[in-house]
Amino acid sequence: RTDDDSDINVVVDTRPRTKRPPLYKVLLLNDDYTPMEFVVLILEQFFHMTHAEAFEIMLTVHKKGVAVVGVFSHEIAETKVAQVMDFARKHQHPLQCTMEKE
Ligand code: TYC
Repeated sequence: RTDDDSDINVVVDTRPRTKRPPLYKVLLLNDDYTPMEFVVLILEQFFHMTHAEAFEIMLTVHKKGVAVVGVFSHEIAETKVAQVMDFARKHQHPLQCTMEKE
């Protein structure tokens, strides 16, 4: 080589890279107006919980203000949030559902 020694001290990283997509928590927020039974219905319909599971999570949100109702890929999480928000709006309840990166 005459005019290029830029590769003299280069160490190439050969570790196998396992790229996992980020996951997103879907959160349900408490409010004073949405009926408890409506929240239970949402958790059964859109998050495939049993009635007992749904009731338990609903009560957690009611008491603590917020709870994680599931963890999904970005696309699935977006769909869940949209389904919940559309269903709540359709029934004129102020229920809020959001997502955040895990
Ligand atoms: N706090 C509501 C009530 O007393 C019930 C409720 C639970 C609302 C969970 C929203 O995400 C929620 N009727």
